[in-house]
Parts: sequence; C-alpha cells; structure tokens
Amino acid sequence: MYLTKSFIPILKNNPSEAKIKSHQLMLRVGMIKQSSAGIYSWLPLGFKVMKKIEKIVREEQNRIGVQEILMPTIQSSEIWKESGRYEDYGEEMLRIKDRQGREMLYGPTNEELVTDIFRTSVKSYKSLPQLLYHIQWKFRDEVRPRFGIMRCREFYMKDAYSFDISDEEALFSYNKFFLSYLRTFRRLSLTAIPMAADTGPIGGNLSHEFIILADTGESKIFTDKDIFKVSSDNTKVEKKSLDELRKEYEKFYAVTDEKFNKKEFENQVPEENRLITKGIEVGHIFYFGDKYSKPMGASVDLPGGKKDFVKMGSYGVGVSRLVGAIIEAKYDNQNEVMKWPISVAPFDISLIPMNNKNDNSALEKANNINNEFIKNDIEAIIDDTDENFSSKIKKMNLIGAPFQIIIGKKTEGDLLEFKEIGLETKRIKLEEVIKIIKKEKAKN
Ligand code: 5CA
Repeated sequence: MYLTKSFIPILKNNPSEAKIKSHQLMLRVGMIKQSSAGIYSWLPLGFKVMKKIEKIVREEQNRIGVQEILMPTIQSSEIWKESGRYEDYGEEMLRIKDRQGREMLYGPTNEELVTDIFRTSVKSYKSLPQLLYHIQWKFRDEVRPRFGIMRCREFYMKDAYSFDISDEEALFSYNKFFLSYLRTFRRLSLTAIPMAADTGPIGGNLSHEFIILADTGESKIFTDKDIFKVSSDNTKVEKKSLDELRKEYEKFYAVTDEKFNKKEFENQVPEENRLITKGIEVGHIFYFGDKYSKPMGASVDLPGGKKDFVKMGSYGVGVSRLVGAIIEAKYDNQNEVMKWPISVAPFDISLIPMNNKNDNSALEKANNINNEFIKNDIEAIIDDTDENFSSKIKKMNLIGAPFQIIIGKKTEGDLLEFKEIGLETKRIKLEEVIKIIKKEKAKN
C-alpha cells in the first residue's frame, strides 16, 4: 500500500481535545473520526486494527467451543419487561419508538434476547451446555463519554452467554471463559489480570473484570503484586485444571474498588506486596444463575422428568476498547513512537525510500522488496511521498508498523537497513528480513 493512495489522514500535531494517549494517537493518525459525542466512524487504519483484534477474539471463542450467532442491534422492549430490567436499566438505555408506536431500544447488552432465542429452541438437558456468542455494536447512553473509544456510547463488543443444567456445570463454563480470556489478551500482547468485581446492572454474585494496568484507566484496583507471576500456560479445557487455574489467581487479593475492603487487603497482602493502582477493564465475566431464565421461563426437562430453569452466565470483551487499551500499553508518547504487536498491527513493516526529485531508484527498490513481501504474505506500507527523511520517519513511527526498512544512500548491494522499532538498526539481506517477520507472525 502506498501512503499517497491510502486514507490515513495524519495531523501535524496532537489534537488538543484528547486527554489520554490512545485518544491522541487515534485522532493524530486518523484511525477514527468523531461523528457526535461518544460516537465514531472507524477509518481504514483503526478499522484494520480492530478487525485483527476481533479475529483473535473470535478464534479464542471458537477454540473453547462457543458458537457464533448474530443478534440485531435494535431490540423489542417486551423481553426486557419480562426480565424486569426495562425500568431498572435507567437512562443509559436508548429507547426509541417505531412507526407503529412500539417501544424498541438499541441494545446495551443481550441477556434477554439470547434467553428468548434459547427458550424457543432448547427443551432438554441433553442439549446442554449451550455456549453462544456474538460480536456486535452496542449502545449505552453514558453520562460522560470520554477518552475517545475507551468510554463511548456506541462500541463494539464480543458478548457470550452460557446455558447449563446445574451450578457446577455453569461454573465449568465460567472457567472456560476465564481461561479463554487469559489466552486472548496474551495473544494481544497484554497482561490482563482477573479481579473480583461488582456485577452492576447485569446481576449475579460471581464476576471478574479483566484489567490491564494503565495510569489512564478508569478502574481503581487493589492487588498483591505476586498475582503477575501466575502462569496460565498449558491449561487443559477440563474441570479440574480450570478449577485449579482460577484458584491460582484467587489465592491473591485482587479486587476493583467496589469490592475493596481495607481490613481484608491489609490482612491478606504483606505490606511490600500491596499494589493500589489504576487499570483498563478490557473484559468482564458474570455468573448469574437463573436471574433471566426464571422470569423469562427458560427451562429444560431434567433426567427424572422434572423441569428446571437453566443456569446462565455472560462474558464480554470490549473489542473496540481494546484498540485504545493496546495503545495505552504500547505507545511512547514522549518520543511519539507506537509499536503495534504484530498480531494486530495495521501493517507488518514500513518501507521508507529516500527519494529525491531526479532519482526514483529508492522507490523502485521499495517496490521490488514489496513484491517479495506480497509473495510471503507480509503487508507493507510504502512511504512514496516527497517529504524529507525526518518527517517520513516521524509519520511511520506514529503509524506503528513494528518493523521498518530505510532505503537510502547507505543501502548498498543487497544489504538492507532494517529496524525493529525500539531496537538497533541491522544491515541484513531481504531473505533474512522475511524470515524474521514470518517467525514473529507465526508466534501468534
Ligand atoms: N453482557 C455483559 C457481560 S459481557 C456486559 O455487558 N458486560 S459489561 O458491561 O462489563 O461490558 C463488557 C465489556 O464491554 C467491558 O468489559 C468493556 O471492555 C466494554 N465496554 C463497556 N462499556 C463500554 C463503553 N462505554 N465504551 C467502550 N467499551 C465499553
């Protein structure tokens, strides 16, 4: 892709309205454009990153056996009246009327809709468990939308729902998501820590927020530093090992502020290990038993002929928020350098030819290199503008492809000036560059 042909509207300076670095960078390199308060259009660079995040989230849902569906954004108020949440949800819910005067709403979450889908089709315990997910736009009329796409009104969420026959089976489902989330965030090159959390308007009594540490996060957290040492590698998707995994984390005090208790914190965490800090909530899981299945009559036949309401949980990942969360974790705003993890980078590498008006040879060389990249499934952005060296580097550092090749005076023979952002420049052959990038991509 040539920079001159791409739709990447880069600004010269940081926009003054943006208070945190993810919002600054996303506006600066034209990843998003605000259309009204808390509502954004996603431009090619931002959309590309979000789609790559979505793909990883999807793969990890499929891996634990969750089936994908697609539910509408607009819902009928009827099902919300059945569950009793229509009044409770308050002003965050955007309520609308259709031309027949029917009360509709733009879905802030889908517990009711998915329960309605389930109850019309599943009648027997033999069909359980059922795990369903969708990736969809949600709308919440937040009082104070802020920080760009971090707390906005329209956002993109992966939401999953589990239906089980008993509490024990439901906790097994809960733990599958617990593991799946650790894997998902690791593939995004983030360390997300599960913290015991409040259930808020979703309800229930068991809940974890997955939080990544960031000064600009809106969640206050209290934890034991040693929780960062827990490893979730090689955990099998079976009851015992998943129970053990959750216990490994739950050994440590780790809560959000709604759950904070000073006495418990001080009793359970040695002074030198106490960490009180801020973080970004990138995922949230809930177990709420029959909170929705009971009022909505979602029951199944049990082995002995009796019926019971199914036990449910719901599991969300803020797919659009993750774009900002990764920037908060990876962007060095002092030096204005972004390095995307290769798993979600908008481009794998930037090619920076140092042209001058009378000599196109550097650009030609970039084109030849790019032809080899295309054959090897490596996506490059080529800065084919006439700008000077430092402004080209500045732009590419903001766009954040993790690798760069500079093609200039020093490029002799077949040795290329290759750089991984943050590391020293190396002079290596194209074959080696391809090998390095392919190896990095394969890790995911
Ligand atoms: N259905 C439940 C369980 S998934 C649910 O809606 N949970 S939630 O309210 O916690 O939202 C799930 C995730 O969506 C959050 O962890 C967060 O990452 C993201 N999210 C929530 N509100 C916003 C918002 N206003 N802007 C951006 N992302 C949001």
